[in-house]
Amino acid sequence: MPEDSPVGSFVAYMSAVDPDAGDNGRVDCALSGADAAAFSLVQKYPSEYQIVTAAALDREQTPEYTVIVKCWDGGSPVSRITEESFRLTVADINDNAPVFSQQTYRGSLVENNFVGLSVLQVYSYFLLPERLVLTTDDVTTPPARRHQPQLG
Ligand SMILES: [Ca+2]
Ligand SMILES: [Ca+2]
Repeated sequence: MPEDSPVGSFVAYMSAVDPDAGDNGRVDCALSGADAAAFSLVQKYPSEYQIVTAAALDREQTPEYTVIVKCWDGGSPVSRITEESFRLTVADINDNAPVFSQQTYRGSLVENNFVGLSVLQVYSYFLLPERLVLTTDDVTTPPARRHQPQLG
């Protein structure tokens, strides 16, 4: 689902049934695991649930979640438990602008340079989950700013 999905967005529908009679077949479910806090389980009917987001998503922070649903019956003295997990991939939204590696760049050159001389290199980058993408641009002397020597 896209990373700009608002809190409370629908993720999945699930149901859990237990064929036993009475309390032995009564089912309760909850989310478990490291990513449980990012989601909520909303009970719709006795054995039917919706999984919704409980936190803002940020693909650059967490590109993927593993959601574990744990269900248990009301059997006594031993409750039977089943766990099921699914993976949720967060889709990218263009929510970051390129960033320069420095606030200020300084270059120096002697006068009477030829047009197109490289003065300095400017780096900007953006972050992807597993790598840093670096782009460079050469700042060169433009024709209009070229120093013209005064003759005579
Ligand atoms: Ca049972
Ligand atoms: Ca993004």
